[in-house]
Amino acid sequence: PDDRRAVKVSKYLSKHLRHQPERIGLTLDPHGWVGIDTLLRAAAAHRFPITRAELDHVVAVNDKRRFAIEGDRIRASQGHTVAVDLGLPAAEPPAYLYHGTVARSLDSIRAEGLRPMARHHVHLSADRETATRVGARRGRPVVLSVDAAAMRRDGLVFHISANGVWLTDSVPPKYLRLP
Ligand code: HQG
Repeated sequence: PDDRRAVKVSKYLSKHLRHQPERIGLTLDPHGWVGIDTLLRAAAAHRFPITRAELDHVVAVNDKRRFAIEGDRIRASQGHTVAVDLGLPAAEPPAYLYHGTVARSLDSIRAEGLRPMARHHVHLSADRETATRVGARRGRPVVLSVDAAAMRRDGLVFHISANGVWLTDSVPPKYLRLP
């Protein structure tokens, strides 16, 4: 299948598995899962038919592995704005993690640290390249370093999503190194 179609399906899945399941009459379970048959039926009923083969293709080739299939269920691996408990265990981060943002957010980040905004967690990357791509979604990227080792020493908790995104509740300013 062509790439543009896969991107379109991925965006459709993100929208309904992370943000607005009710838009197509879906209810996620408390951990964010929904039956694959239920999802495909709901999409078809809302004029966005997806075949099972297409779904499997998108899950397999998705650049960020955004979706996970387990048995006959699917969920987004991170990035939700609806209330779900992904049940991710706490994990030991590398000493430094990175966050990509843009210059216009820096004054506020300097004052209040990183906040999850509309999502459940602050999203951090293990490498600068990924953080640069995340920041570039909003303009010229600025990459901040996060002293994850110091946060751990102070008892703050990290999780890692199924697709390798580091998550934490917030990052107070003292753990940030801004350019
Ligand atoms: C900024 C994509 C002002 C923060 C990406 C960011 C990622 C503040 C924006 C994932 C702030 C929130 C998440 C503060 C944070 N004052 N601005 N105190 N604290 N911000 O989209 O990290 O494609 O919720 O810097 O690849 O950009 O969806 O977070 O600019 O992994 O799978 O507020 O989304 O993944 O934006 O991106 P977001 P994010 P997907």
